[in-house]
Amino acid sequence: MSLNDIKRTHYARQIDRSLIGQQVRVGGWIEDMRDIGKLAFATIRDVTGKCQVIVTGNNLQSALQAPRQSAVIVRGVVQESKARDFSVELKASEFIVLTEAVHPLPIDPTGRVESAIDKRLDARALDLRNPRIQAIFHLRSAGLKVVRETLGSQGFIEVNTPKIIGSASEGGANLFGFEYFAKRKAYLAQSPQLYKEQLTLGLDRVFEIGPYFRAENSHTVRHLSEFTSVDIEAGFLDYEEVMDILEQLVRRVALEFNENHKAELKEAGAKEISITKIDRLTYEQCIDELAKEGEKMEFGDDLSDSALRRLGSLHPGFYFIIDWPLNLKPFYIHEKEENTKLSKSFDLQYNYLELASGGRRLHSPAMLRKRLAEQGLNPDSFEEHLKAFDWGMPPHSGWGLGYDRLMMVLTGQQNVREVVLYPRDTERLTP
Ligand code: AMO
Repeated sequence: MSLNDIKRTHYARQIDRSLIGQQVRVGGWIEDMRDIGKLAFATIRDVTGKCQVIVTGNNLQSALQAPRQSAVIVRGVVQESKARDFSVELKASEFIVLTEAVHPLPIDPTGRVESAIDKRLDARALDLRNPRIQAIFHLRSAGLKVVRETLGSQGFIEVNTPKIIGSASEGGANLFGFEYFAKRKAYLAQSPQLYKEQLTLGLDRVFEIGPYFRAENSHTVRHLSEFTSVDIEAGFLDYEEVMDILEQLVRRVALEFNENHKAELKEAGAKEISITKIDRLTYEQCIDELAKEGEKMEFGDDLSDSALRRLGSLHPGFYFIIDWPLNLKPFYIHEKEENTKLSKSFDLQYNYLELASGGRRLHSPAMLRKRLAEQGLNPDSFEEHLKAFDWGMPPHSGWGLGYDRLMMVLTGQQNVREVVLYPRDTERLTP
């Protein structure tokens, strides 16, 4: 086989009436083959769609023997078609099977035979031949482009912080630890929290799209042990302003999907979500509303899953919960000046689901040391971080947005695993 044998001239979607009479080469896989005696109708699919190919003569036998899903390259002339689904077709002069698919295949990537999610994830590469699954990942990629454009246009620069770290970024819980060159203990970063805060010192506004690692012993449709987050941190901004940025970002991603990715939304089975103004409810408002619903809570209690579900039904769609009790927030969150039991913090919710959290940070090293001790953390193990606060740390705010959860919402999926190529959870470490 020469190199030219694997070159395509067109994608399936490009084969249209304007090409009638022209010779083209299409590369893809066999989706269907209908043998009607002297000829066969093959449906060849590639990443853009499918086309019909008429196979006759010398090519017929090898085409008929090739198992479905085998990779092929087909050369032929484009002609008018009488088929119901195609206005043109390819009359093959060459039908080369490049790699045979070995049957039985673990799943049917055409989606005609449904498989349970675990079976599909075990065969993820093949699952991605299903147009519904492909659509999700096209949307995911389009969303990241909007994230980069939106944050870039507001003066944020994209950074990459280490994922192998020497001490916890978010406190001790849920930390994956391992031995580092048989010398010392290292951990996988739970978030870029400490680095992104330090970076405001020199770079002012930063964002990172990267993995979080959490030894999260949760078996739910929304928890993974490795997931992607969009994080920002900005000097000289307070928490309301970074909330505005988050609100604008989420709105823009949804708008991009609605305006320029209608076909993928439809293929993924998602409804268009339009985001207008996102309400900002205080934690205290939330517990009052919950009390009226019979969900009794004391100030300082965390919102349980059932409380969040109830709130979600009272406020369907996106909403912020702001001004959480300080005791519920991590050590780096700033208190409210006018009421120090409250904090300058927020979570972005979609119904019951938490999508993001953030807030204003402490920038005084003395306050940080005090808060670490109050939360039972050892300030000494944060010395590397704390020293940066003696170098003229600006006041700063930021947030972390669970990108997988946002995609789950915007692509209409019920399980976060659907929007992650190779999910990691308590049970799954392969493929
Ligand atoms: P937090 O711990 O709330 O905040 O995480 C930020 C967001 O990440 C998502 N998330 C998860 N997604 C999938 N699986 C999980 N196990 C999981 N855990 C969390 C959620 C959540 O809102 N440093 C702060 C952010 C900040 O203040 O800037 C942080 O880590 O959508």
